Amino acid sequence: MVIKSFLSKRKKFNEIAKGIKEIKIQGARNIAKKALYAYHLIPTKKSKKKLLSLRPTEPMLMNVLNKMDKFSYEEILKHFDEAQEKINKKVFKLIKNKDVIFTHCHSTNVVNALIYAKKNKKKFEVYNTETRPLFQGRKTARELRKAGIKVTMFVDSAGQIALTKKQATKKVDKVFFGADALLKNGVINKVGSGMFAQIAYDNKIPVYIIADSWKYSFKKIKLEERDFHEVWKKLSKKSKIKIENPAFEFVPRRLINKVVTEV
Ligand code: RUB
Repeated sequence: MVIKSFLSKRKKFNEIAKGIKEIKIQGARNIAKKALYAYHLIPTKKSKKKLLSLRPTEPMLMNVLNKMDKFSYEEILKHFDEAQEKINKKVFKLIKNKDVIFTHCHSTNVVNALIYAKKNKKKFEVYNTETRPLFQGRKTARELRKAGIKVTMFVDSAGQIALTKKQATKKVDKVFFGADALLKNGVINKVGSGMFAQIAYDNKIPVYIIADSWKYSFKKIKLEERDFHEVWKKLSKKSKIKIENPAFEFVPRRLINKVVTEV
C-alpha cells in the first residue's frame, strides 16, 4: 500500500517535471504552482534540485520551493489567489473606459486582472501579439475573448503598427506585461518585451508590469535559450543554418512606468 502510494506520487512528480521541461506547463505562476505541488508530493533535496533545474529563468519557482522550509503547502498555495485579488483591484483603477491595452505573450496575472476589470464593467479593448515561436498569444486571445473582451491580435513584427496608430489601428493607451523575474534594475519577460517597451517609451505610452511580488530575485538570472526546432521544426543539421531562440529578455527600469504587485 505504502509502495503503491509512493509510486503514484513519483509518477505524478515525473509528469509535472516533464510538463515544465517540455514547456507544456507555461508561465511563471503556473510553473511555480505545479512545481510546488510536485515538491509537496516528494519533498526531498533531490526533487527540489530537479525542479529548480527545469526553468532557469523562473525565480518564482525557486521562491515558492524555498518557502516550503517555513510554511505548509496549503499556506503557500493560498498566496497565489490572494495576491491576484489585490493585483486585480489595482489594475482596475489603472484602466480607463475606452482604453486600448497592449499585451504580449500569456500572463496569468495580466489576463486575470483584465477579466476582473471586464466583469466589473470597465470598457476597454486589447491588442495582443501572437508570440512566436510557441504562440502563447493565442491562449491570451482565447481567454480574453471568452470573457467577452474585444481582442485584436497582431504578428509580433507589427509591434510598431499595433502600438502607434498606423494603418487601421487605434493608438494604444497602456502596455501591460507580466514578468518572469522582478529585479532591482528592471524585469525579465518574454522575448520581444524589450522591443515593445522601447516603442511604447518612444511614443509616450506607459508600460506597466503586472506581477506577483514572489517573482523577485536578488540573484543574476540566466536567460533561457531554447531548442531551434521551436523556430524551424524540420530544419536539418546538414543545412548549417544557425538559429538563435532566446525565450526571455531583460527590460530596463527606465522603460517601465510602474510595477504593479500585491504589495
Ligand atoms: C511566459 C511569460 C509570461 C510570464 C508571466 O513565458 O513570459 O509573461 O511568465 O506569466 P513561457 P504569469 O510561456 O515561455 O513560460 O503572469 O502567468 O506568471
